[in-house]
Amino acid sequence: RNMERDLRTALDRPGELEVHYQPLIRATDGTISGFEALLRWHHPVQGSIPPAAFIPVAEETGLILRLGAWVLQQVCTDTRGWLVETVAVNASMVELQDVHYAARVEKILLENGMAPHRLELEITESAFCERATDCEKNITHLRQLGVKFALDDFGTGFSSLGRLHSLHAERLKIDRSFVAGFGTDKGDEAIVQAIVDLAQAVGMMTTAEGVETSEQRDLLAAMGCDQLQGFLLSRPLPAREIEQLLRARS
Ligand code: G
Ligand code: G
Ligand code: MN
Ligand code: NA
Repeated sequence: RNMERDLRTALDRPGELEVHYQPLIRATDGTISGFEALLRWHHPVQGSIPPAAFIPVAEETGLILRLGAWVLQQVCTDTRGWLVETVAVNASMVELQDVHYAARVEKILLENGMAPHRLELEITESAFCERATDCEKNITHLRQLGVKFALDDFGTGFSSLGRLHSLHAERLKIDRSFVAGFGTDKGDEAIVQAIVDLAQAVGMMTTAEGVETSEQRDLLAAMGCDQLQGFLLSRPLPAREIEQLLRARS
């Protein structure tokens, strides 16, 4: 496929690839606790291609392993001087099922002097883990290093309470579709409150995704949600702009 070929080219000449960072905000005081790294691809002919279009191709072709390593390397370089608690990086289930994944992550962190506890891996359970043992070995290895885990897009797809328990993730990221229903759908408010209560009961932190209005922000804070993320607070921005933002705040 053309996209596969173009993605290989982008990986060999990575000027086309860029990592953007979206601030993660403490609900209690509005301060920045971290960032989520989001990959961007500026195709020389087609322009910007969204991850939803190329990540699945990268997963099918195995290129996701190189792409993920490239993102993590870039994150280590970009965030070196950023005084924040965590940098969240999306990890594909394809990466987690690769026998060498944890060792590769460990090597990149070590080579770049990035403390493992600063890294939070966001996992989306888009499908059942086919190679559950390899997956569990990677997670155990990474946990031992101090890497944290977040369950992304929680409440949609395949995430289940059973999986939640076995992953021992530190954080639940509440899918933005529930936040979008605030004000029009009482059911969505009840679901988010239930997720926050559930997370608190099992000692997990919560992040609400897709916060676009001050009403949503205030309601989520009142519900006891720990962390907020969304266009109201900031769009994902290039590293250079994040540095300006951090300087302005300090
Ligand atoms: O940035 P945007 O909202 O377009 O991202 C869409 C999806 O792409 C998100 O669900 C996000 O998890 C995924 N994504 C973005 N960057 C990465 C990445 O570096 N690795 C993986 N595996 N997924 C990513
Ligand atoms: O699935 P994941 O949570 O990794 O997806 C993150 C994606 O959500 C990013 O691509 C980012 O651009 C997008 N995003 C972040 N904030 C908002 C928001 O407030 N509204 C919407 N619609 N999308 C958002
Ligand atoms: Mn995510
Ligand atoms: Na995701």
